[in-house]
Amino acid sequence: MQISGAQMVIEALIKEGVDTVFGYPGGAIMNVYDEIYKQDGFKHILNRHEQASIHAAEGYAKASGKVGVAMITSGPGFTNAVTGLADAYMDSIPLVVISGQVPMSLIGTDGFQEIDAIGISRPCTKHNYLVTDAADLPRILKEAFYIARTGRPGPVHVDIPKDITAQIAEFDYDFALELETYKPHVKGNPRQIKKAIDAIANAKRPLFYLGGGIINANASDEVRKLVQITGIPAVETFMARGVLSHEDALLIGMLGMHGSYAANMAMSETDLVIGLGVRFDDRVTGKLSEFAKNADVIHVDIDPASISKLVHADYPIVGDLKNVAGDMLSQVDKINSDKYETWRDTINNFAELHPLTFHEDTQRIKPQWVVKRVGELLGDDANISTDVGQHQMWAAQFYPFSRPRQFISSGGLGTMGFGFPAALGVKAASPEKTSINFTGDGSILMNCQELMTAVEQKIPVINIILNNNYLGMVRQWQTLFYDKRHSETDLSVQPDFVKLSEAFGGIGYRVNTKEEFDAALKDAVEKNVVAFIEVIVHRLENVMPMVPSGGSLFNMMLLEKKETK
Ligand SMILES: Cc1ncc(C[n+]2csc(CCOP(=O)(O)OP(=O)(O)O)c2C)c(N)n1
Ligand SMILES: [Mg+2]
Repeated sequence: MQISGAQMVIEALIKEGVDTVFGYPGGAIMNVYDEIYKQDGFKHILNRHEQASIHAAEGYAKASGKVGVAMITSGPGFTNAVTGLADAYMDSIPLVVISGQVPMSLIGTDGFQEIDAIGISRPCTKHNYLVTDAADLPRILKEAFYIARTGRPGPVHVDIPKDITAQIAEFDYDFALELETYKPHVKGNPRQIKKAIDAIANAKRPLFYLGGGIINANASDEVRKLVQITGIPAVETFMARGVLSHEDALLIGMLGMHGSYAANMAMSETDLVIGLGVRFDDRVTGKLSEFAKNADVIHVDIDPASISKLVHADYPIVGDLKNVAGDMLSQVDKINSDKYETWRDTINNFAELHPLTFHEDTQRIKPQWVVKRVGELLGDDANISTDVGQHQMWAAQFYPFSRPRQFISSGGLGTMGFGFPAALGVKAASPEKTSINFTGDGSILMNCQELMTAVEQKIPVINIILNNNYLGMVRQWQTLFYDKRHSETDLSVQPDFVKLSEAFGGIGYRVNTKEEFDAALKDAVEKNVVAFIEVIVHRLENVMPMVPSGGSLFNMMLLEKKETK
């Protein structure tokens, strides 16, 4: 059929099964918004900032496992979205982001709201397109969705000049894609898998190092079985929280800069790292030359470029983890789980020596308590998003995650302002669960305009603001490494968070005691509207353990044995 470029966008989204689009209109994308007005194939959610639209699409994608979609205008609309694109790229989140561009005749003229969008998005997207003929749109959109969700997932940006959205051309979406140079390798090499299994069977102290790629590949069931049958202990990265249940006795905990003592020591003592869907990020490895020094490395990943990029892989396996873990499962009878009993005991001793814990305080609520308490009260019934800072690390350390896609946070880019809009997307994707965003007094102000989106769309996200009157994580580094010179991190001057929420039509609570917190959370869940729960927490609490930047994983600063404050 002959339709306009703008109509093609709508048709393609519907054919791709998209049910929710996050976005913000403007001049260059108006033809597409005119078609959005006329259709009822999907819901459009109007955020109040383009950055929030991308983060909402990320939250939606992470919670649902589907491709998230966002729509924005040219110039400032696009530049506002760049942080979100970079965030999605770092965390391998599948997105299709469609932006308007000035008409073809104005490109390169410094036209009104013109910016070289694909020039800017190139280093922070998996792939991008500038559409120069409406006849190309069906193919480009189909490729965009395919590239976003396959292989190592990531954001794909499609920039469409305004005249192209008005141009009439033939639309046909029922064709097979032919991508000569893009063929993700999904099946692991059987010889390599066999070698890896033999290495595991011969190892004395093997360790599963589980990463976010497992969640992207929907391979958590297979990985849970692998861990259970082999009896091999496992550590999770920040991005892999929920791959194993907190109840799994073989889960040692999170490793890395703020990982548990036992997890970091296990990684330092293992003789065989079994890395699944990981990328050896510096926040995980610490000083590379001393990372897992005595170990051979099995590295399974869908992205060949990430293998042996930072740590040499003795057993490289390129493939989709669902397949590879499945293939490994079919050979695990070679592995005798009893063999690792001494190793498990060693690790349990590490955990007993320095358990992941915190000291209570008689004066003020400790932020860690809040996270644990939400876990006790809501547990599996909640999806947990976070902003960035200390509260984020406490959420990752202390929430009892029980399933993949329960924890949604900005890992690679560490984007303050991510949490609230992401939690909106999570709630849109997963309305049956309570959507909690753990945030800080700094971060929440970076996208608090989303209160309006939440109120208008009736998306009841509960934002728990762990208010320490500081840019706490930066303050922590200043305390520890800059001789307590707290340069520009004191947030004593603050808005009234309760009134802020109320000004938009949400509800707000200020909480000083544990009893007040329980009552506020219960009330917010019952009222089922967007909420701010501001918890006044201990100001000078530090996230521990901590591997100082660039230090070795086994050299951790630890929680002081006795509270001195
Ligand atoms: C957009 C952005 N700007 C700056 C930073 C650097 N940064 C990391 S954590 C942090 C402090 C966050 O403060 P808050 O939200 O109050 O969380 P807290 O650490 O106090 O829990 C800052 C400024 C960042 N990660 N993102
Ligand atoms: Mg703070």
